[in-house]
Amino acid sequence: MASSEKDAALSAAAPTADDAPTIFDKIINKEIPSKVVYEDAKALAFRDISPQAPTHIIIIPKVKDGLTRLAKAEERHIQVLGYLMYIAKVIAKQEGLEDGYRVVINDGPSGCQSVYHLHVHLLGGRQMNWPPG
Ligand code: DGP
Repeated sequence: MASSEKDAALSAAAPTADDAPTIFDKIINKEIPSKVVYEDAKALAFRDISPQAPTHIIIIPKVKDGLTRLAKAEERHIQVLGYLMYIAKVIAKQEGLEDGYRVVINDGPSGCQSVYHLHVHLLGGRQMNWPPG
């Protein structure tokens, strides 16, 4: 095979930017430790390494499927997005956040997103402020 053909084949097989692994893949694969609070076949939730509230949990889909950020959502993602919201409620109850809590998705640079594997922040255990800043 000519080297240009080989390069083209390799580049076709290479993961796209949307498939690029993040630190969250290592957490899913248990390659790095995390404090898991919920896990099922579709979602994983663990305590944020840099908590912004007494309870700060990150909820992620186990299969990213191109969902690096909310802005990449397509119709096929509707079910998983709804599922993450439902799991946020389940975990809030599990964590005893009866008085309420905040659910946040940061999107992109202006949204202060740092890890490009869509995730929901569940924050609680203190009075939240508005506007959030
Ligand atoms: P965001 O800025 O919305 O992309 O949030 C990413 C969050 O992920 C941030 O609050 C810190 C958290 N985080 C990043 N790396 C790790 C890690 O290795 N372990 C845990 N537990 N949390 C992490």
